[in-house]
Amino acid sequence: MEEANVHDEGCRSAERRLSTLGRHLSGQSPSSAASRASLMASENPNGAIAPSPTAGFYGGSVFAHVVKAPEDPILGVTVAYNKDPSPVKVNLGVGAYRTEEGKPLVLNVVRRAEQMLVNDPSRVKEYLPITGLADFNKLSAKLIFGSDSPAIQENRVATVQCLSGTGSLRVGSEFLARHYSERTIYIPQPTWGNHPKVFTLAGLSVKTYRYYDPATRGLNFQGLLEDLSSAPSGAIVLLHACAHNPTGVDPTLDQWEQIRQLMRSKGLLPFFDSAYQGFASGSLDADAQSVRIFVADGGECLTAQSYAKNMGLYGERVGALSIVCSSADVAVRVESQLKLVIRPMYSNPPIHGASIVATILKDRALFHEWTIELKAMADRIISMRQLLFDALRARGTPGDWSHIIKQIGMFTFTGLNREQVAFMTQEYHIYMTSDGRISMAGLSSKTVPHLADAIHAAVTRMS
Ligand code: PLA
Repeated sequence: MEEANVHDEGCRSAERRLSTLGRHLSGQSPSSAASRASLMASENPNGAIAPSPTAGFYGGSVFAHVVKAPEDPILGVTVAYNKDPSPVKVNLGVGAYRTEEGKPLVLNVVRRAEQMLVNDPSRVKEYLPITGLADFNKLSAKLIFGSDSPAIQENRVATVQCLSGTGSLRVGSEFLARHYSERTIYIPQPTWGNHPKVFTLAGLSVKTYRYYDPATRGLNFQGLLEDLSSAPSGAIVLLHACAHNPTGVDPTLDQWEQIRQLMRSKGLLPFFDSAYQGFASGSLDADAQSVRIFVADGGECLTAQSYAKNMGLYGERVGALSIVCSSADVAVRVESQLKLVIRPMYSNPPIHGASIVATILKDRALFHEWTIELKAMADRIISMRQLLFDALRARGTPGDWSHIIKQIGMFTFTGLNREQVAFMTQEYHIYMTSDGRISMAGLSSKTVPHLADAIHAAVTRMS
């Protein structure tokens, strides 16, 4: 009986996902049947077009109907970059930190923690529990909410280790689709390109709120407040904890406080995406302030954390989902349901990356070393902003480029249009996303002049 219910719920939820996805896709009104089919093929794992069951029999493929999907708008930039033989090429697409020499960086503190793990014979490779490494979960919650957080002291936080930030967002939204009364999530306009896909496929319906004002290249605070005021009460709201991607524009603390008051008065549920803690300002605590002012009022929220950028653990896929609940009792039940989301998805998370993070977070000296390395990365990114700004000024490039030094975090949202970006890629081998976003973390003092030349040419020849 119980199994049948679970099965029915599974079918209903699968149907819901498909119909939500259909609505989402039809809103994008692709220009032709082929591009629609390719969208479906890229975004709908169930496939959009019925295959012929006998095709394989006659020498054809049972997959002959499968349409070639387009590359991902962000990760596809790296694919194109890798194919370019030019010695001057620069990849400013994906947000991945590079050294002054243009090389990927493994933090010293991570190497040290890995050595400790390798040398410890008591470390084994058994499965972790469904919820992940217990120490990692506790320490991750402390890192984002603060070690003196009443929510942690009162055991009101359910934390599960997930597959980096993306996996944490996905598990959190699957949980909400099953157990929360309101299925609409409001995301900022614009936002990280993967957000709408993650939430739609989890079964939520996605709407946007105004966030960025292209005229000022700053926050459209009035528009944000208006849109959240007219959201239905109880709706979920996705908030970038800091270093908003792609705009590099964050609310001030005073604005966060106003957002908090509005959201709490309307019963809107905050879902924080914290992918850059420590990367915006160089301080782990300062970058967690937005989350902490919401948790301090005793209300509930969700937080997806990633260690990809701040610990440089990109490919280790380490992250955590925390759900702050109103009581310890609710948190226990929420955690039990998170396990039911995770078990059929990937069973349990990988052990190595989480062990590195736990080793660093629980050792005072290692933690301190990490904060210094993290600050050095954040400072290098900030210095690249100044260098690029100065280089454009020196060239007399038309326009006001002060947003390059005002924006925060890994990215600059340049304001360059699609054609200018295509020109820079073609003529200068500069790779970046077509919305004009550049990863400042991928620049070095050696590549800034080349980028400034490219921007100058794009602006003067392509406007
Ligand atoms: N949330 C935001 C706002 C992000 O920018 C990213 C990564 C993630 C979550 C997910 O990161 P994770 O799963 O690796 O922890 N955004 C990158 C990479 C850096 C990407 O698109 O996957 C970007 O270039 O935008």
